[in-house]
Formats: sequence, structure tokens, C-alpha cells
Amino acid sequence: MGVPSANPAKSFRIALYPGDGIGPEVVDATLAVLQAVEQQAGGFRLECTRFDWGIAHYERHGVVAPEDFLARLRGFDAVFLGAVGWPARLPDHITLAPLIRMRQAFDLYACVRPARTFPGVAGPLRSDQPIDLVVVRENSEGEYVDNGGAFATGTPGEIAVQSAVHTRRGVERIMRFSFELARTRRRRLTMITKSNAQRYAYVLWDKVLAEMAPGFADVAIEKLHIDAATLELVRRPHTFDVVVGSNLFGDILSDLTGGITGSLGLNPSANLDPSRRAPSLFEPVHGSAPDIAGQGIANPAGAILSGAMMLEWLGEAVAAATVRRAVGRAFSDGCLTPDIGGKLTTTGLTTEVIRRLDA
Ligand code: GGG
Repeated sequence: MGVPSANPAKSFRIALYPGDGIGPEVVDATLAVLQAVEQQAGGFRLECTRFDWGIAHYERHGVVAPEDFLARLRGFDAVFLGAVGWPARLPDHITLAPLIRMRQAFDLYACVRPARTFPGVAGPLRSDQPIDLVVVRENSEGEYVDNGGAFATGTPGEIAVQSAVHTRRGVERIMRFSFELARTRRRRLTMITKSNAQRYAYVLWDKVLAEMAPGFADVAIEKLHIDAATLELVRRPHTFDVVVGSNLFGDILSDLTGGITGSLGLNPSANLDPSRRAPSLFEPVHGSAPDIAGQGIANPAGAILSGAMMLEWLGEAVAAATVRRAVGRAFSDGCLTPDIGGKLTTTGLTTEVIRRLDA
């Protein structure tokens, strides 16, 4: 029997769900970076278990993930997901279902989606003022609750009803999370609703914001309807700090914030259970991009930066900062994939990031 080390490395159990399309490519890239930083930093170990769920699993077994997939994941310290979906092979609502179920069953109510510009990566906007914002997406209820029904299916009078569910508890906790996040940043919070037209759900959001604001008097607040928000995020993106919205609005806005910062391929995300009772889930914001799957040209930065968010959540803040710095340095040295105007492959950018971990 070996002698136990006086200072054993902390060990974290990570479930990998690479998924479909470019998912496995960006997960492999992230794993390479995480393993390199783990070796370099010392003091922690990532024990990764891979679950090959998704379309290939469906084609073999008739289900995207096994029935007990939540039970299998629950004991892990974190889940790392690549991307899901390949609509030409299977309708998207089937491949997305396990992701939505994880968020709801594990109560991962805070989806944190930072978007920033990087020196060396050109964005599509004329202004060169840096963008540095975080979209906080309510992740457990709202428009993504599986609540509705279909009638007269297949007839000309077909009816589909889908109801959104917004609870006071759900709105209060995401608002508090966002206020507290704003306090760690530039102390600005923008709440996105459509309360002029949706006069029950989003009026509740308005009420909660008004009730909570006096307790966070040091945070400047702004309210925008979703339509105005899409305009203002293009016109004056540098003025936004923390942007909070419902499940659907957060999903939509985080694609927009990917676009205005240069590429959706750059943006990481964390689906957090702030109570830490269940494993939190980390994933790039982008989807499976079937059009470029298998070509080795996907931008791995969003996934690698999601890996950094995971390290930070696990308490490895120094390693997380090392990864973020290496990605920024690779970009400013001109190491770019095709989506951001370069020629590097997924592996090429990954190698350049790893090279800069100790810079
Ligand atoms: N990287 C995760 C992914 O594949 N996202 C695709 C998608 O459509 N997600 C919808 C959602 O985040 O709710």
C-alpha cells in the first residue's frame, strides 16, 4: 500500500456529456487545456467520466440518454456539456430535453453567460469600446417549463398551447443573484421583460425589482423591454454590466451578445445551483453547428472558458485565471479560428492556448 501524501491533491469528479455535432470536438479541446493546467498548477485532480449520450445514443437505443441519467449524474461535482442537437437527424426538442431536465431537476436556476470583447478579435460593430457584460438567465422556470398541450393534432384546426410559469420565489432568487453579481462588478443591473404586453408574468418581475432595489441602493438599475434591449445592446453594448432576464429572453440575448462580441464561439456559460446541493453544469453557449461538425474548425474558446468557469466554481480560482489569461493571450497574438477571421483549427488554437498557460 502506498504512503498517503501529506498534502493530497483535491479530486473533483466531472461528468462529460460531449453531445452532438461539434460538441465532442470542443469538449476534447477543453479537456486538453484542463489536463495541462491541472499538471501545471498541481493541488487538484479532475477525474472525468464520459457519457456518450445524444443522437448516436438515440440511433442505437431509441433514447437520447438513459432513463436514469439524472441519478447517474447527481453524484458528480460538476457536469461539462458540449452541445446538443442535429435537426436533420432528430428534432431538436428531443435532443435538448436532457439539458432542460438537468437544469430543472438539479435546480440550476442561475445561468451565467459572460460576453466580452478580446483585443485581437474584431467584432461586427463600428464602435471599438470594449464590451464586458454578463447575461443572467433564469434557468429553472419561465417559458421552458414543460406545460401545455396540443389538440386536434394533424387537422387544419390544430391548436397548441404552451404556458410560461413565473413564481415569486423563482423571480426573487434570480434577481437577488443578479444584484449580488452586479456588486462584484460595475454595479449596474438591467432587467429585461416585456411587461407592457405580458401583463401577468413580467409585471411580477417589475414588482420584484421595485421591492428589492432599495436593499441594493448601491446598484444602478435600468429596465428595458426585450425589443428595446436588442436595439440598445447593438447601439451601446459597452454600457451594460449585468443583464437579467427570463429563461427565453436570456437564451435569445446571449446569442446576440455572442454576435456583438465577435462570435458565439467565444462565449462560456455556467448553469449554477448556488445552494451546491446538485452538480452545476458548464457548457459553451453555442450549439452543435452540424454544418461544420467533423471539419476540425470549431472555435473551442467558449468551451475552454466554460472550463475556466467550472474551475472557479470548484474553488480553483488561480487555475481558472490562468486559463482565461492564456485564451486572451492567444487571441492577442493572432491565434484565431475561422469564425473570428483566422485559419487555425480547433486543435491549433487549443495548442496555442496550452502553450500560453505558463506565460
Ligand atoms: N452548448 C449547449 C447547446 O447545445 N445549446 C443549444 C441550445 O439550443 N440550447 C438551448 C438552451 O440553452 O436552452
